[in-house]
Amino acid sequence: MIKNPARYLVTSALPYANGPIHIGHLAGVYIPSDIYTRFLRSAGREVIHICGSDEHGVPITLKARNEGITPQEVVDRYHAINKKAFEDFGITFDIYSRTSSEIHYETASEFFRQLYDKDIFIEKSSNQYYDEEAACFLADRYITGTCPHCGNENAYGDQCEKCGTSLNATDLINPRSVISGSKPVMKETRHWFLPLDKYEGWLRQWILEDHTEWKSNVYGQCKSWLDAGLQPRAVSRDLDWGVPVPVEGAEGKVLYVWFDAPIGYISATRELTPEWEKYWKDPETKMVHFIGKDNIVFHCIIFPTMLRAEGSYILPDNVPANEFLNLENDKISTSRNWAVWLHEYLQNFPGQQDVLRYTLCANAPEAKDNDFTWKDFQARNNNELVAVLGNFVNRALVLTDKYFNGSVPARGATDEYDREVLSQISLLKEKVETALEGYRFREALKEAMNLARLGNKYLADTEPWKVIKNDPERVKTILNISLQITANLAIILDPFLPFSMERLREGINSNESRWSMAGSDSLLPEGHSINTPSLLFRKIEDDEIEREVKRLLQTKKDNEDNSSSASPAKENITFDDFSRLDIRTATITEAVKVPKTKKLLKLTLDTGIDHRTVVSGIAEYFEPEAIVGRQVALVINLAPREIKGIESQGMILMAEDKDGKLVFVQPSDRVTDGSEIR
Ligand code: B3M
Ligand code: ZN
Repeated sequence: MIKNPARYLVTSALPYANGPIHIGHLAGVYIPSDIYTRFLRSAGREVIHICGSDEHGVPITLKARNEGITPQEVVDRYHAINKKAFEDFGITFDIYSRTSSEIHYETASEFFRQLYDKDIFIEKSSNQYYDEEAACFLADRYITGTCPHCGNENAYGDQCEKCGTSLNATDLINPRSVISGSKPVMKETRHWFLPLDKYEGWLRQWILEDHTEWKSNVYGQCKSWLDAGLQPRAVSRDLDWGVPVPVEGAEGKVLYVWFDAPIGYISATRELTPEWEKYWKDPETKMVHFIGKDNIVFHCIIFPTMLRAEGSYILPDNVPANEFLNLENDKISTSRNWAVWLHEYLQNFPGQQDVLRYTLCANAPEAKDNDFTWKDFQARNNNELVAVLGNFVNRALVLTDKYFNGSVPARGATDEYDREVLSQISLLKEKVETALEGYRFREALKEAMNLARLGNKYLADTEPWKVIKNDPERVKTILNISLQITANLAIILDPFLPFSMERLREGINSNESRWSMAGSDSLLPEGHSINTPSLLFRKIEDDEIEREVKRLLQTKKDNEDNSSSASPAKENITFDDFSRLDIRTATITEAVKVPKTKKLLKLTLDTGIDHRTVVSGIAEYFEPEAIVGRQVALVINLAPREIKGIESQGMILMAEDKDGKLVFVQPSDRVTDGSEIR
């Protein structure tokens, strides 16, 4: 761990530009990284905060395919949306770059070339799934099939989202190509592999011995990877979207998204400043990666191995990964629309970014997965932001306005309680600072709020509104102290609640936000005039929360309706396969129950060609007399079958829903019997 670094390089995981940002992203990565960088800046440290869009990878090309647009159009759309969402929430990156940029292609190719020229990679051929109809290899999510663990019929080639198991494409039962639906074949292809196994000893030392201070969730995950033994890992793919592999004879191959994405941090720094090397190559720089838990192995094992193999780069000092945030007791999911999207939040709670920032930090999934609920959001706002922070600050300002015309009164003689309160200010500041430096953001926020609690209690104990009648001098001292606490809050809470603290500084007519000034008991001098106070936070009413909960319930309902209704599509057939079926309109002319059976009806049908008998399992749904005269769709060239001693000469088409309800498929108008259905 670097003590007293010359500068900080803070990175936040590059979100995939294939969907909008939700509260899970904010809580896991961007709220903590933003608090951390705001704190460092306010403390006068040299720091840059790097982020951008991750614009490669199969989910992006798949989305483009589904929407009939190009991958570039997909990433252009979400890059713009996400960049704006971060700005709206006050996430202060020094640059929000993108991995489809020219500088990134250049940086990533150069990086690969360096390792290639140093003979780091193993080049080898292996068999991979190939789609003969579409004439291409099927990387990662281009292949689906049945999960061998849970039977989910739509598991991906790299992971089953139902049971969470990570898979190899060859593990899938009944593999299908996402492109053509066809059954893939095995075909030989050449790729470059990063020999992680050769770095295992070094990684063990670097992580397990030298970085015992890393968060236990991060350390634990690294340890279990290392204990399981590392394998060489392919860093190229057969795809046409990505950074081309920069060596001869590699046509049609691109860098694996997880090889190029972390290099995106370097490209973005290059784009930001010509002095990028001092951030990346000077051992006095402290590099910190903020990520979610699913990115741990890439940031702690693979990327450091790449950096180490290259040789001239520094390594991360810490990787404070968070666990996941759930929403109302259910995993956040883009495809199930189970999320609170940032742009939607802003429509429903305009101007209230800090309330969300506060809730997500107070409830951050730092050590284990955590749950976001709208009830908790409301309670945090009403009981903490409004009742503690807003209430204290408002009373201090309003009373000063009322008794002293908005001028900071002199601090006269102090008693022991006053002095105890004043000394708490710097103690609490220290606690916040220590927690922030240890990446314990929940604790930091709690200690910062304790300063507002202290102020509230001080006012409640000293009761200036009563004392004013007999001892206005005493009230001067009380309000002076309350205003010093207020000015301290405006600095200490600024990294957490930047929008509100800026307004608070307007309220106290000060632009002091330097961390070094916090802890002082005389930030506002006697006679300094403050502005007419406005409320920092407003109460959130029950109906606003009910509206959000209702919206989520509706989503649940929609999902249930969709998910259980349709079974997955069967394997593709050719047009020839289809045209071998002979389906005709036919009219039911007679219907009787088959004796001693519950389900069977014996029907006679006029097919326009002949009259024939069909046995059909619909007796539980239809009274025989009710269906005589009905025109239906009949498969007439199905080989005859004997059922309960009766020869059945065809099959009536029925539609069956998820609850087993059966209805006839019939022409929308009456047509001549024997008309072909095709
Ligand atoms: N694009 C984020 C994710 O897993 C992934 C991070 C890249 S950071 C170099 O959603
Ligand atoms: Zn599974």
